[in-house]
Formats: sequence, structure tokens, C-alpha cells
Amino acid sequence: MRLITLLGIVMVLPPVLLGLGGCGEHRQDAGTPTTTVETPTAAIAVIAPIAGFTGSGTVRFSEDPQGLHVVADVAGFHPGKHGIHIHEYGDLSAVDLSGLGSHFNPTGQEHGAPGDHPHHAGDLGNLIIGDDGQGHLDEVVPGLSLSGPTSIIGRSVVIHENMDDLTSQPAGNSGKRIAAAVIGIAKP
Ligand SMILES: [Cu+2]
Ligand SMILES: [Zn+2]
Repeated sequence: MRLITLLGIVMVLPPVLLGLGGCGEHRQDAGTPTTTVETPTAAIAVIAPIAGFTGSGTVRFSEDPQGLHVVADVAGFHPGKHGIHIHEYGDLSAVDLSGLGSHFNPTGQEHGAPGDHPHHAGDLGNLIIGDDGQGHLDEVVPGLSLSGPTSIIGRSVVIHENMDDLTSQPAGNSGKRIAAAVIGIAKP
């Protein structure tokens, strides 16, 4: 009985799916896309620490005529300078965050400081954490965007245990990756 019912559905479905059963006008309407794909104008990364470390916060990104406007607000980190970078991947599955890959480097440069040449596009410099554990960073970074070949969407923000010396290769000798987030599209 069940088999007969299933067969009945299977035999009825193909003409409906192909649009052969109804009138032509409706078939055309059903195939017209009703949504448009828009370029993101804002992105956000919600930072969380790895096991054994503390520190959380947000990093917000918006398009700017000079590049990408980056604003980070974090709390709970140990005081001092911490290297902060855009890394190439958004894979948070490894406990040591190794799945995030290297610094985002779409133009094949060496590691350095933002604003200097050469540097990885993903080099954001250092996040300065005060005695209260809080840090704020606000900069416009050239060479990054929210669409196209230099897009950071789906990549990641990483905060390191130590200071980025802005010179050592390939990553400024900034130590462990202690906190990170995948960069997602934000509500404009
Ligand atoms: Cu990094
Ligand atoms: Zn770098």
C-alpha cells in the first residue's frame, strides 16, 4: 500500500517539477530570482580565547576610501602589547588555532607593520592592553576589503600572546594564538 502511494507521488512529481503541468506564465514567475546579492558593507569578528587563556571582545570592520576601517574593543587580556592579524582561513577546529593558517597575504609580501612597505595585508600591528585588561584599536588599513580578492570575509582575526615586533619573519615572533574569531558579515 505504501509502495503504491510512493510510486504514485514519483509519477506525479516530474511533470510538476519540470513545469509541464501548469500554464506558461506561472512557470516563468517561479524561475525569476526575487533576491539580489549585495556587497557587504560591514563585518564583525566576536573574539573568544583558547583553553587556558582569557580575553574576549569584538573587532568591527567597515569599508573606507583608504582601505578598511578596523575597530577592536576587547577585555580580559593580560596587560601589554599583543600581535593582532587577519589570518587566511576561518577554521577554528584546532585547539591551537593552527587551522587559521598564516597571515592573510594576497600580494606575496613579507611580514611588517601596517602602513609600512612591505607588509602582509593582514598585519594589523599590536593591540595595546591596559592594566585593566582592556584594549581598543582604531585604524584604517589599506589593502583589505569586504569583497573581491582582498576580502576578509570568512577569514579570521587572531590575537597573540606576545608583542608583534613588526620585523621578524614570517609572523613578528608574537607567540601563541590565544584568541580568535571568524570574520562574518555584519548587519549594516
Ligand atoms: Cu597572527
Ligand atoms: Zn604578517
